[in-house]
Amino acid sequence: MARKYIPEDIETKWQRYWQEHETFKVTEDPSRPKFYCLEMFPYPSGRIHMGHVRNYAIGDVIARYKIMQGYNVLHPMGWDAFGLPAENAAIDHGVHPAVWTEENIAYMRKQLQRMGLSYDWDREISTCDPAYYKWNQWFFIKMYEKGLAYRSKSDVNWCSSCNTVLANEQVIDGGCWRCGSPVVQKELEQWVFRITDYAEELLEGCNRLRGWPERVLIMQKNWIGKSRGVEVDFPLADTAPENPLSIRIFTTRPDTLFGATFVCLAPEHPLVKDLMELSDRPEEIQKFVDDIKRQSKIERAALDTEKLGMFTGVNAINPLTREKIPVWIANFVLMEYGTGAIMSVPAHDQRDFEFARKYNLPIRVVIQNKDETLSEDTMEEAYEDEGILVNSGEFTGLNSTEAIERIGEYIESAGLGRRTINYRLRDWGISRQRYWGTPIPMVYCDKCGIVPVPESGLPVLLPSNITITGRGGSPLQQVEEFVNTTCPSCGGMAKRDTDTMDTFVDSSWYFLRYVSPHVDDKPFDPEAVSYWMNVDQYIGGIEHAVLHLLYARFFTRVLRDLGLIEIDEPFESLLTQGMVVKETYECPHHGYLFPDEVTEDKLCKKCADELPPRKTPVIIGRNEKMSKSKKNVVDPDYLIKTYGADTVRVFALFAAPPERDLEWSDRGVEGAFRFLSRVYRKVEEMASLLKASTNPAMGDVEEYRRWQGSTSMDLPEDLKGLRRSVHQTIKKVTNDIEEYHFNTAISFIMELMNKIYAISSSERKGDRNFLYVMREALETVSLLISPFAPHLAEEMWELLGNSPSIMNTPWPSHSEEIAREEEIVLVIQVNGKVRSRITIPAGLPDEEIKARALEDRRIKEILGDRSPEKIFVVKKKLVNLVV
Ligand code: ANZ
Ligand code: ZN
Repeated sequence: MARKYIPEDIETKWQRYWQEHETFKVTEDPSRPKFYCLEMFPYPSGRIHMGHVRNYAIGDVIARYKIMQGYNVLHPMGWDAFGLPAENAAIDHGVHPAVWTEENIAYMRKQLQRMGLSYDWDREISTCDPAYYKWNQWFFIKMYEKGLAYRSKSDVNWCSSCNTVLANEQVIDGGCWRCGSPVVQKELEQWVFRITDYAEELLEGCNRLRGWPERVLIMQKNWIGKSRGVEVDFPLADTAPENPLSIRIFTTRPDTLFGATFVCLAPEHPLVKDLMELSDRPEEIQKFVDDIKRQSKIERAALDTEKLGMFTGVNAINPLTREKIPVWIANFVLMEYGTGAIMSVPAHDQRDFEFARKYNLPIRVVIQNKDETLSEDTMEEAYEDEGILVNSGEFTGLNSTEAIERIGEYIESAGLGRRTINYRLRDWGISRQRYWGTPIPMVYCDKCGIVPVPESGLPVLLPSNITITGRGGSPLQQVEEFVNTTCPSCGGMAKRDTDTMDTFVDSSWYFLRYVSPHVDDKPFDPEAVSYWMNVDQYIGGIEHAVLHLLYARFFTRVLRDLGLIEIDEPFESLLTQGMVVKETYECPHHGYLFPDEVTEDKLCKKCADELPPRKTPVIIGRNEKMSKSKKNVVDPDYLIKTYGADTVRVFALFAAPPERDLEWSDRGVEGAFRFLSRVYRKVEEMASLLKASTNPAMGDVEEYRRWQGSTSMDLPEDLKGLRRSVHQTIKKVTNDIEEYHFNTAISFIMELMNKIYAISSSERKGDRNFLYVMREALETVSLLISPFAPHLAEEMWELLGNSPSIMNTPWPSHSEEIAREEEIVLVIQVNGKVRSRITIPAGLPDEEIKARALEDRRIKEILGDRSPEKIFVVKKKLVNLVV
């Protein structure tokens, strides 16, 4: 009796085997090439979701494939365990964040283990472990000593729902990256990392990241936002000669200088106070400034925000035209960028144009468009492209590119300003007014000022006796035993910093901790770092394109400059996987519905249950990212229970290439299950035939292996064809895995399986050719499928009489000779007359032969627009078309 495919039995068996045999435990081994495969570690939110499943399945294919290729593969897993949700759970349910986090980790670890992932679990790390965050604190102090961490009072992005500061990178479309609430500005003193010191290097490094998606590199470059321009001084008109004031502006378009008809200052610009003194209506200005400060920076910078401005009453002088032009304050000018002041050229800058039209300020064209002549009176928008200079004194007639160069030189030589470079990148504020994070290891002493905690005082432990309310700033402020301390320098009474670090600090170096997770006298062992780093393949979501990935690149350089490592870039190659999406169901009365709240006819079950019952068709929505609120999530636990981990993995890998979005389909999952069952059934059915122990005709294994190593094709037709397919499949699957085309790799294995099924096995028990070819075919399927469906592969490998683990077996290689298609020449007849000849691969199916005959150029000419009534194929000889 054939055994059924019962994934649960097979999978738990092999998971236990891997664990007991420490199959995936690795140590440094200089005799073998290494491969570091890393997936972005998860936040322990409670359960894994399909996005995780996909991410880790992709990483696991790569890791297992590399292991079989003979690499020493580091494939670790851990937990990005600090963060806000733990704190929210404490507020909502009264559980301590540490308990909540530990429980989630325990549950999710089980889930990951149930997926059969090839992790070296001995290297598991958790960022909320003091043994880990101690090093965050240590790095912080080293950075402080080098001037890379400093204290700064500034306007910060504030999310009043999360009650915390957000870095610029964490503000998305004016909202909090986590909860979406609008972000406001608030003045706060906080710790900041000097990432801007590395702006140029981070930018330049992008050019060497060959293994990164172009899209991510572009996002990073834009984020760093380098622009070349000039700073120009616009002297104020009518100021006392003994106290000359001037406004320094930054522009990337010095070619438009003759068109500057007013100057705008940011409301925060220090000159605004001086100008108020000169002005006859300071109160009005003050009120305007206060109003604008209430607008968020993001809103102010957005192109479509309404332009707001106020005239200061003061004029400046355009240094090139010597004209008097008014000085305004404008909401869209930000203090953080350039010099916080701009020259406004309404004819050639859209924001200035809108501003000028609104406040009736002069517009002057100084760049002419070659195609249509611009005129101030009829322009409906600014002409922002380059062109030929007009009305620009001695520079008239130059094109913009030349003029940018020449005017820049002139400004410098005339002492009116200088050429400079600006970056959009801002320093990284890392203080968070939250509890569940790394305490900032700094002490404030009335006598000594700011004093770092000495190394012997690390880690500064996060106190556990705390009630979290979500209100009133940093929770650590309430813990007196924590706050009150002695000054490391004078021994007097002092207070600790009560903020914690942005959790992105934790994830900026975790990949270095994995290489030696148990060392406790340093953050990592330099020898292990030099063996394992860099990460050869990093895999994660595109949402980290600027945040985490930029911080990690920055941190790596900082650690290099602290003399701790010798690398610049941490991640050699990056793969950003697409989202897992699924259609949504919505009822006009009940909102989003779960799939089981919808009838087969797509009616709302809730409406049907009401009195009186209603028949309401549900609205079937587009495929959207799986989310709880849209009720379109699929629970991996349920799937694994129902179909097994191998099926879930194969589905996640087969349904789409890794970078693309994966559309959920129940049919797809069932298809993956049917495929694996089919594979299993065949091996099950053939196993006793293919082992010497159960079938003497198989002979001894040595002999079989010798045959396997030869290129013998002295076989009957059907077996020759199968053997050829086996070697062709090895070649195709290997190429596809190399290029991460896992979906097509799986479909090639499916095709091979069909060919195996097509071979008749009756009466062939004693036929050695048959037995050898079949065994080679099924062993090959086991090997090729093992990165995708590793449990099934191990089981098949064992059923075929091999000793485990399949992970100790090298990846198969193909023989070109066996894989080569045999070619034959076919005669093509029309009504019995020879008309043409074609060369085709032997063994092409009849349908394909007919199609090729019809495509032949000469046959096409003869047939014209007639189509043959009948086509006969005589195997290996001819095709006859009857017309
Ligand atoms: C005059 C001008 C004329 C400009 C023109 C543009 C086009 P990027 O390329 O992003 O660096 N700008 C400068 N500082 C600013 C600030 N603090 N807030 C708001 N805008 C500011 O942008 C540089 C351009 O942005 C500068 O060049 C300036 O406008 C504006 F036809 O100066 B330009
Ligand atoms: Zn002191």
